[in-house]
Amino acid sequence: MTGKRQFPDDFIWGAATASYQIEGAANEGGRGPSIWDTFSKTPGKVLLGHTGDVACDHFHRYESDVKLMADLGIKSYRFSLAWPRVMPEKGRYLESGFDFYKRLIEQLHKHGITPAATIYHWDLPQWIEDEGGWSNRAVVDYYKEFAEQAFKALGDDVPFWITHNEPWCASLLSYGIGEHAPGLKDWRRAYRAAHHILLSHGEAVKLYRELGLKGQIGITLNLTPAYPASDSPEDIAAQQRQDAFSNRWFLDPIFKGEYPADFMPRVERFCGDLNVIQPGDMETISVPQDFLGINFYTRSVVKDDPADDSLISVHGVPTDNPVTDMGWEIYPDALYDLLHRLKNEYTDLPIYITENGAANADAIVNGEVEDTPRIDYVRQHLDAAHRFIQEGGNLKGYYLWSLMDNFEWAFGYTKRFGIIYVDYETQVRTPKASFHWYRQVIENNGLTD
Ligand code: IFM
Repeated sequence: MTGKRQFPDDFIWGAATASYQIEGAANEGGRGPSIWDTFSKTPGKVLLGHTGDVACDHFHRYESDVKLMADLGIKSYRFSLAWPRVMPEKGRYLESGFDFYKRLIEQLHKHGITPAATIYHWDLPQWIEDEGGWSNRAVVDYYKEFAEQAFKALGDDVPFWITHNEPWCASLLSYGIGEHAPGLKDWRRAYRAAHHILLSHGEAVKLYRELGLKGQIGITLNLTPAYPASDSPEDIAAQQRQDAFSNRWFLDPIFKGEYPADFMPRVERFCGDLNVIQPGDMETISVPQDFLGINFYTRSVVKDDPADDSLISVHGVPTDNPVTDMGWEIYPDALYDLLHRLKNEYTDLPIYITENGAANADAIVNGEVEDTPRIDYVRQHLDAAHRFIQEGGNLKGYYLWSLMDNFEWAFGYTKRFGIIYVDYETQVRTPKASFHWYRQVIENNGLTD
C-alpha cells in the first residue's frame, strides 16, 4: 500500500531489547549465573560458543545508548530486568541489583522516553533451575518476590510493566523442544513450566494492584498464526493442533480461564497427568490485566503428518514468499488476521506490538548499513497494523525489535535484528538505514511512502 498512513496522535513508537541480549557485565555488582550463562557455556548449545558475557556492553554504555534512542525519537523503550542481578543465590537479595536500572530509567526520563520494563525475559537464576526451574511450583513464589522488589524499587518511575516475555519460548521451546536454556526435551516439565509461568503472571498482576501502583501491567505473548496447507479436513485439524500448541495454550487461560480442551488429551498422552492445576490457579491466571502485548514475526503453514506420532503430528510447508535471515516467512497479512482474531475472539483490551522486526545479513559498507529488506519488512507490518487501527482496532503502540544488534540466543551474534549495527570487537554503534527511516516514521507519526 502507498500514500499517507497516519497513526493516532497518542500512538506509542518504541524499540525493544532484553537484559541478557545486550547488557554484558555478567560478573559485575554481585550478579549470579543465569540459565543462559550455563547453557551458552555448554559446548554445542549456542552457535560458535557465543555467550552474553559482554554482549553489547550496554551496562556500561547505557548513557550513549539512550542518546541514540533520543536521536531516534522513540517515545518508549522496552527493556528487561536481570533477575540474577537481584537474587544471585538462594536466600540472597541484592537491592543494589536494581541500581543499573535506576540509572537507565533516570536517563530515559531525562530524554522524555517512557520506560517499559519486562520482569522476565528468560534469564532465570541458575540456582532456581537447580531446584527444577519453571517446572517446580516453588518458582512462583521466587518470581513473586522478585516482582515485588522490582515494583518497590522502580514502580514509581516505570508506568508500563510486562510480567513475562513469550511464555511459549520460556516453557515449551526451553523445556520441551530443548533449543533454549535449560535445553531439556521433556514435555511434562515443559507443560508444567508453562502453567507456572502463567500463574506467576497472574500473581504479579494481583500484587501490582495490591501495591496500588498507578501504571499498567500486562503480558507479552509470541503468537504465530497457523494456516492449513490445504482445505482438507486433515490439514484443518492439523492447523487446529498447531494453533493450540503455539497460541491457544497461552491465550485461552489468560482470557478464558481454561486450557484448550481439544488439545488437552494430546498433552496428557505425552505428559501423563500434569498434576499441576491447583484450586484457584485458573482464576489467578485470568485476573484482568491492562493490555495485551504481542510479539509477531511470522506464521506457520502446516500439513497433517499421520506418520509422525508426536505431540502435534504436523509438518511445516514452505511457501514461495520471501524469508528473513532467520528463514522465517515474511507474511504481514498474518499480523492483520491475528489482530482481528484477538479482537473478535479474546479481548477488547489495548494491544501493543511489543516486538516486530527482521534479521538481516547486514554489513557496513563505506560507513553505512543499507538494510533495505528490514525497512520493507517493518513498513509492510506497519501497514497491516494501520489497516487494523483504521478498522477500529485498539492497537496502541509498536516496539521495533530490536534497538541494536544483540545476542540472538541459540544463534549467538550471527543474526542481526538491530536498527543500530554493533561491532562486537570495538562496541562501535552505527545507525543503519532503517534507523534513519524509522526516525522519519516517528517524526511523521506514520508512513508517507
Ligand atoms: O531475540 C528474540 C527476543 O528475545 C524474543 N523475541 C524474538 C526475538 C527474535 O528471535
